[in-house]
Amino acid sequence: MSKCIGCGVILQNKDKNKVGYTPKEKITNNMYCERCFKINNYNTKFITKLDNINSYIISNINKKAKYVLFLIDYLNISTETINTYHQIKVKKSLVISKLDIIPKSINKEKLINFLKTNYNIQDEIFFQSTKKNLNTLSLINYLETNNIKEVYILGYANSGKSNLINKINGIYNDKVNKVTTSSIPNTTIDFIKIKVNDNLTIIDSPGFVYENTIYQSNEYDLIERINPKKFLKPRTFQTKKNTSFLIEDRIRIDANSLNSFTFYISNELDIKRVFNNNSLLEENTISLDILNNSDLVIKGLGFINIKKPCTIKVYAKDINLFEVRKSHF
Ligand SMILES: Nc1nc2c(ncn2[C@@H]2O[C@H](COP(=O)(O)OP(=O)(O)O)[C@@H](O)[C@H]2O)c(=O)[nH]1
Ligand SMILES: [Mg+2]
Repeated sequence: MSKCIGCGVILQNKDKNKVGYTPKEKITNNMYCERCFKINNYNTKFITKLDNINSYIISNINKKAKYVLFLIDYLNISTETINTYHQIKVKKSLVISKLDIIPKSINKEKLINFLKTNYNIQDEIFFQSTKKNLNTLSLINYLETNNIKEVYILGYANSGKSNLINKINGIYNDKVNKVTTSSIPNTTIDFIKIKVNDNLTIIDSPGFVYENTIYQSNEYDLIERINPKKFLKPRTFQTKKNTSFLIEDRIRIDANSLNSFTFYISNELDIKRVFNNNSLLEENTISLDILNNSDLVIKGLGFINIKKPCTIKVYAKDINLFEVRKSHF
């Protein structure tokens, strides 16, 4: 059975509406499916639904893999992503990807300590950027030094797996069949084995998906903007008792105190500060107690650093989006 070299799906020419379709009469090795062809050549956007993908990935990895590099970008560090990381039972390292978006003010040593103590990470932690080509070679060196010949690249959708793989493959080979990359989640459908050279095989994987987020909509424009392109500019606002924030008019946060809120979310997302307005969004509400210097994590988006203790109210369609943690700075 031939697989698409872009997304790993088994190729078929029977059903146009199912994944893996190719209009070609003859299916051969080394082919892209129609969906990958359109993403690669026309930048077409597709939302692909993959059922039970998280447990599919974990059970396969725990059976087959010997070593895993798990990518999480700075804005997606949360109990949900790290719990998934902890479910991987084979030898693994954590890669904080998209290093280029992390504001210069963030102290990396402190961040590493935070990951170790707050999230109980005991493995090696790397920082890496494919876009700016930072630390990609040191990752490769680590694999060589530790005699790791086969590595599975895992991570949530959009953490940068496929771009990293194309980068590494491109370092060793002039002409590469690129795996398909896009800013829309679920582009990679199944595991794809890529033999980089005699000493290194890399396996791309479908991304883990958040259980409940905006990502599962077909709002391409929003999904594009959630994904930070440049380094983050933290946005700080002072608040009073009657101050509220609206993120993209769909998440509301009532500050309820004299305080300071700094947003670490993509620069392209809209934040409005409003006063005395209680009728903006009346969806699910919860109250959250914030301790001194804590973060309100909004899963899939980033986090808000809140300086002083307070009780805030949050409103959103999906109330499971939020969690509170101690800050790492
Ligand atoms: N800023 C930045 N963006 C990146 C980097 N690597 C990937 N991206 C972007 O993140 C999105 C998802 O990348 P992709 O490699 O397809 O992620 P995957 O879903 O994990 O395979 C794309 O829009 C990429 O351009 C990086 O190092 N820095
Ligand atoms: Mg991918």
